[in-house]
Amino acid sequence: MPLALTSIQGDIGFITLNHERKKNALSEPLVCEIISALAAFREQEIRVAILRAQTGSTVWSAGHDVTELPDSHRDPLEWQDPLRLLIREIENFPAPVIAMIEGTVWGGACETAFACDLIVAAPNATFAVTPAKLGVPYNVSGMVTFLNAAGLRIIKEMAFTAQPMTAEQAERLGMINYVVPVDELETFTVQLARKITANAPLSISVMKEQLRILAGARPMSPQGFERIQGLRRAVYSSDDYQEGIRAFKEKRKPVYKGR
Ligand code: YZS
Repeated sequence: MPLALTSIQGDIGFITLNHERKKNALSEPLVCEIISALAAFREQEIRVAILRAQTGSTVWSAGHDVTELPDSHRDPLEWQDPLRLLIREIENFPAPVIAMIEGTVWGGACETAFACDLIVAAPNATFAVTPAKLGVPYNVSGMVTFLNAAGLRIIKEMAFTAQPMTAEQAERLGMINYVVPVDELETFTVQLARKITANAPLSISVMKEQLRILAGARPMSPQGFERIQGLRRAVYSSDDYQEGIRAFKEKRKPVYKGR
């Protein structure tokens, strides 16, 4: 059974996350299927892609597949990590990608939603930034995705508490575009997509690329980057990181010691 289903309505393409049993955790196979779907959409000159879960989902995606994270001493979010590949594919897709969200969104899936160009959510959607729950040192470009999604203080609160934020609050803070009743979610999202497909695709594509480059243009010295990488290494080599992953697998609360 495919982990991601695709369909096309005119020049709008849908990718539906289809691994309900694992709460659409972004495993390597699922990410590969999403990336293949986006590649096919490129070939077919799809003008808007909509990334969604199955109707009625209570979890849009549980985030990175935690069972695929390395145990220790290896960067859990290195350049070729499936989540990193997925984020770059969405950002580099030459047409808008709309995240259509029903249900809860966790960790790397939250970054995935924020990497999409527009977000339309049902009232039951929530967004959680979870590295601190698992003891993960999030990577630098991932932090940029979060920084671009909300004000600094809001992102700090989300990252430090790891608590889910409601769709209503996310909309109020300008982090998502719309909250619409669940039974209108698809119709509304398609109408929004049609407003985009009515316009000039080359103009939209170049604006998306300009905004990607501008939004990612954060000055950082080589020394600053090396310092962050060193700090991150200390975290993914720590006992706490191992404890976070182990606790998830053992389905218990982690006990963190700060070392
Ligand atoms: O026991 P089985 O084999 O049926 O598997 C269970 C879960 O273990 C599995 N599953 C996952 N497997 C790998 N990675 C995941 N992220 C993941 N989430 C869930 O799916 C099966 C069904 O899950 P249940 O827990 O039984 O479902 P339910 O009781 O409905 O609860 C759904 C939620 C989503 C609330 C629950 O599964 C959950 O809390 N999942 C983890 C959410 C989370 O913290 N995600 C962040 C993952 N980390 C990242 O994305 C980044 C690396 S970071 O940590 O930096 O933010």
